[in-house]
Amino acid sequence: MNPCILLGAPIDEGQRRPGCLMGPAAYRVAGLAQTLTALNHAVEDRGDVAPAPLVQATCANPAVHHLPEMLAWTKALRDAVADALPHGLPIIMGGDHALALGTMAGAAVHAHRQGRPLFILWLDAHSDIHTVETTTSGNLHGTPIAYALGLPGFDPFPPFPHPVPGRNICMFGIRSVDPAEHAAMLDIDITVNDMRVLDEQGIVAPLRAFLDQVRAADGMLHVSLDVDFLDPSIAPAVGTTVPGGTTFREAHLVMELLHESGLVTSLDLVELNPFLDDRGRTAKLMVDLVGSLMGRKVFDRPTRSF
Ligand code: 5AB
Ligand code: MN
Ligand code: MN
Ligand code: MN
Repeated sequence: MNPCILLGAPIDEGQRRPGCLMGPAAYRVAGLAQTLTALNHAVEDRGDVAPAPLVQATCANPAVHHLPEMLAWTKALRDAVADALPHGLPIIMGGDHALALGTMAGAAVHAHRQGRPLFILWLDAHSDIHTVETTTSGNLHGTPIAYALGLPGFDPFPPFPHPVPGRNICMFGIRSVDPAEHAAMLDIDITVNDMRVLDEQGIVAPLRAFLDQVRAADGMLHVSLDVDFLDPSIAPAVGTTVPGGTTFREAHLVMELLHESGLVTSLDLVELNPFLDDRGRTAKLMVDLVGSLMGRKVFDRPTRSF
């Protein structure tokens, strides 16, 4: 079976609340590798990725901070993910969500080499579709989707390798969108399953619709799981809490359906801030969700044939 390749990405610079850099250590302590091994997966922990050497960089938006650091991480993670993908399923242990600038770029490089389209499943309270120009907080963890789309406004980042069309991107859990993000999404053919959609339709039908689209296109699927996708009552270890998130069962159901689909080719675990956790419960929940994604079931019934 395809091994799981663990990559630590101790990034804190995409936002202003220190602590996410402890994420990879927390996932290791919470037993991510052991959970995967118990599910009969081979596991290779490649340790923490080191950022590329810093180069000077500036941009027109004075709010933006840690630009040289983010460029260095983006480059290193792009290469680490592109190098890992031919050998297994990379699981990137963050680190704040700015790491997805690099991980999605790496997935795009690999998908292009394979001649397959890349799809993105974005599980998040936020749409993260600011550009370096539009962000008012200056926190680059709010920008990866715009980068993957190849939108303008990313100087001095290298151009996104092979931009992902909006129709290949599907968001779930959305409940906090800034005005500039809202305007951007109206212009793009992107699927925004906000919490209102989940309240009305449930999570299964819209997720199956997206997975059917990935399968029909023989796509690769990068999943980016932000801790704040979950309701803060069950996942307190996050800097950007937004009430009204997904429940324990909704989140596990997403993971179970993803497992059943067999389509996931890379995974980000982002925004865990262990300093804000309550006796490791968020780290453990995230590890359990990965367990569901990788095949853990309560009762092993025959799966739906697609
Ligand atoms: B996260 C906000 N839109 O730009 C901004 O947690 C929040 O990776 C971004 O989804 C949240 O600062 C980024 C207000
Ligand atoms: Mn996010
Ligand atoms: Mn978020
Ligand atoms: Mn956040």
